[in-house]
Amino acid sequence: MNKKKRIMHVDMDAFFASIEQRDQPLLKGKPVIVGGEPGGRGVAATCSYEARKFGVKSGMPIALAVKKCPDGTFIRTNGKKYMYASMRVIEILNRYSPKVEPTSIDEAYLDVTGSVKDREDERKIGESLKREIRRELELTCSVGIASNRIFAKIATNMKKPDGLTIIADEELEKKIYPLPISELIGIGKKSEGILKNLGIKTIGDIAVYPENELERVLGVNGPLLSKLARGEGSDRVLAFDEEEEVKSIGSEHTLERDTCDENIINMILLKLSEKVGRRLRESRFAGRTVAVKFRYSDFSSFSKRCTYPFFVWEDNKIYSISKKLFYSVYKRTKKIRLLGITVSGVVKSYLNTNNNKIQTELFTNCNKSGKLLKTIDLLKDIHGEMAIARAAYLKIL
Ligand code: TTP
Ligand code: MG
Repeated sequence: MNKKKRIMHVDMDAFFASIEQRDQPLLKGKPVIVGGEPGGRGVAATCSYEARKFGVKSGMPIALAVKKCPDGTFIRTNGKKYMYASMRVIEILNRYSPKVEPTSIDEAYLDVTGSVKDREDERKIGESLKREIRRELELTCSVGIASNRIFAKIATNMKKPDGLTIIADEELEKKIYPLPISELIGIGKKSEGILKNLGIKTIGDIAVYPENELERVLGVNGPLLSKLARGEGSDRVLAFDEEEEVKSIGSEHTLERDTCDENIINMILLKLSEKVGRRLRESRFAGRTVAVKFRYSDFSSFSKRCTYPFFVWEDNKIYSISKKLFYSVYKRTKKIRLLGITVSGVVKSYLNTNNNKIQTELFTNCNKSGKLLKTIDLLKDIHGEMAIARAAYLKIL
């Protein structure tokens, strides 16, 4: 029989706000709201725990946040800075397990089964990891450890900020089963209502409810929920390279006529960059490795890739990197028949998926070109991929 796993979940505390407090020490201990300016129409991405006392929350319109917390400090999001901090966190987590799976910008799962033999070890590993994050990044995080991802995440949320909660399987009935079903990831308001009508209120109620009955009222979600409540099927953590295999996004183009015209080549690289950039943003991914491949008329193929210390998702960035990579290998005047760009080392670094609006905000607030990108993506969403194109394409395509 397989050994029971031990899964650790790590979630940074008030992530964007804590980074701002760290970088502006006068803000420590004060209400800080990140995500927009007073008077603006944006929403709060997050806020410090001091601001939460006033009732400010993630996703709240800034105007309302100002009402609730007029003396708070409001700071615009600085995506690049948070992304960098996120990478530094992942670097530290990598010291603790070969299997680390980041699931959002400030959250990751680690399979620590191989490093711990008892609860005492788990406490030690949790404390050590927290200490290193605090010492090296001056940030705090909360940690949960349990035999699967769902319960580990629930454990993290039990004590925040700066918590460490370990749940042994023997304690599930006492600590997990009495919790309300809303704690279970993936449960919507509608299902919650249906379950309440059946008298199901807690995770334990679901865990013992007949699976086929749940299927009858909730469809395919019923058995899924049942498994979640029992913590089944959620103990696999994908290591970075396992992820990469699945999560690389690329596009290639075979030219109608082989060419060595650099204007045309650049234009195709640009078009491919836009395509890849858009697909990355659609799936809320960003990657650190960019690869360009190409094929000459004689069918000989070449590729060049580079991994960067930052994540890319913007068309222009992908384009400038791809161009650099391409021309570092391309033998000028030789004709090309195919070009391709792939972004890999991709992580779902943009927050949880339950609020698209706020997620795209992170993309768009990073720099000026972000606003334009957002508009272009939106136009394409509504009117199709050909709705808007760079004037330069008209000459060629
Ligand atoms: P969370 O981990 O959900 O929130 P948090 O780290 O700010 O606070 P907590 O201590 O409760 O974990 O999200 C991580 C970051 O993602 C957060 O700092 C800002 C960003 N974010 C958004 O931009 N929009 C959102 O709706 C949410 C929930 C988070
Ligand atoms: Mg967090």
